[in-house]
Amino acid sequence: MSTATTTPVGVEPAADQRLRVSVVIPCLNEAENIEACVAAARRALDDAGIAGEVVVADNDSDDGSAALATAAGARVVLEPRRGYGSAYLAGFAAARGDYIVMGDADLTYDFNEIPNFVRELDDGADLVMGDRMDNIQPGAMPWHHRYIGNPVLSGFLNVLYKTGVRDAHCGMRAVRRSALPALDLRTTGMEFASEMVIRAAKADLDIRQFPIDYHPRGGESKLSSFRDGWRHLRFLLVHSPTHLFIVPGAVMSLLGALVMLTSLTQIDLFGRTWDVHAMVGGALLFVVGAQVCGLGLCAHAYGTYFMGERDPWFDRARRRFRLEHGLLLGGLLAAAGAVIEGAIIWIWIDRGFGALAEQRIAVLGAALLIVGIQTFFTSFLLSILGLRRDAGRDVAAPRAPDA
Ligand SMILES: Nc1nc2c(ncn2[C@@H]2O[C@H](COP(=O)(O)OP(=O)(O)OP(=O)(O)O)[C@@H](O)[C@H]2O)c(=O)[nH]1
Ligand SMILES: [Mg+2]
Repeated sequence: MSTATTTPVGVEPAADQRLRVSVVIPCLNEAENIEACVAAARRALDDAGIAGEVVVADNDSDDGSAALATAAGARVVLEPRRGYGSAYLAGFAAARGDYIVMGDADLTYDFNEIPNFVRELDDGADLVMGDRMDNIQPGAMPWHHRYIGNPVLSGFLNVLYKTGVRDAHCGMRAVRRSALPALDLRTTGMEFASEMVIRAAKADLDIRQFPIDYHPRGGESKLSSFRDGWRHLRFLLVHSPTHLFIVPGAVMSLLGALVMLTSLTQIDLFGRTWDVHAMVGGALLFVVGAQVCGLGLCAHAYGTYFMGERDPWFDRARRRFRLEHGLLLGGLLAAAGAVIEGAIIWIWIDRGFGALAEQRIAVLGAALLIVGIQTFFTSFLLSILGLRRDAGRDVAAPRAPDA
């Protein structure tokens, strides 16, 4: 007979009882599976002698899942806001264990793995991820998730955030409860799975992973491939202004500058010289690229000042550059453009307002003017975004009231 600290079915552990593990299970209409999942989690805790609880986070399932979960021995938390992330946030808030083990309510994961997750946390890990990719049972995952969705999204996540996690969307994972404030999780949908991994990597937490099995699901899937895939992708992009704005913006403006240079110098490239049309195309790329870079800097500033994000690249840049640097750069570029345009007008006047054929130089002047003016005003916008930081400092250390 097990000597484990067990919680009788349907009875909550006493409020002051120290719990090592909370198994948190999100549930939306899983009447077919929820009892078996709760029982399996409960059994795994008891068999391993782990003092723990099973918490089911339910979004008002209309198939009786909540009652079935309670009857099977879980503590049910009701969360009116729909979504996988919302359910987990409510489950985390209710969890009392030092460790939280997460798993779906669809029998895809083997709850007997719980002690293995606990072992890694005992060993010092903060976040432990299951890795399903080499152990997907036949029929457990549609081919487009297995060979496209999961590898592409996990790969992209690692290009952007370098987390080293192979299966970033695995639903079975474990986290040290004391690490949750550092994760500061907010998303409400399936993208919660990505958010957790990314935030853990950004916070430099100890992330580990080990292979687990993935079984065919009981009941109906709640995952919508395109909607949820897009929500993951959107999350990845909007949390990395460097990859969303700065890299494409820099590539566009550099390419634009090269095309303009080719056209201006009239050098032979690919067996022909490039004239005014190439110049217009190059200027367009140059201007749009600079604009996208400006938006990226503003997005970085917003993330840093309003969302508490840390980005070493942006932090270094803002230590080095001040508003006046931006104004000077913008002013110089605009002045160069104005001088070029002024010279063309001068030539025109000099020719007695006759024919002019300075299109390429005129396009260069216009591009420099546009980028210069944009740089000038973007610098002010960046400075305005930074005002809040100074205001925060003032609020934190208020001045003594005037006598
Ligand atoms: N509370 C709550 N739970 C949800 C919601 N959406 C999904 N879930 C639960 O979250 C878990 C994961 O959802 P699944 O439908 O299994 O999605 P998946 O595991 O990515 O996809 P499958 O491979 O089809 O299982 C399951 O336990 C669902 O019941 C929701 O809006 N609210
Ligand atoms: Mg599932």
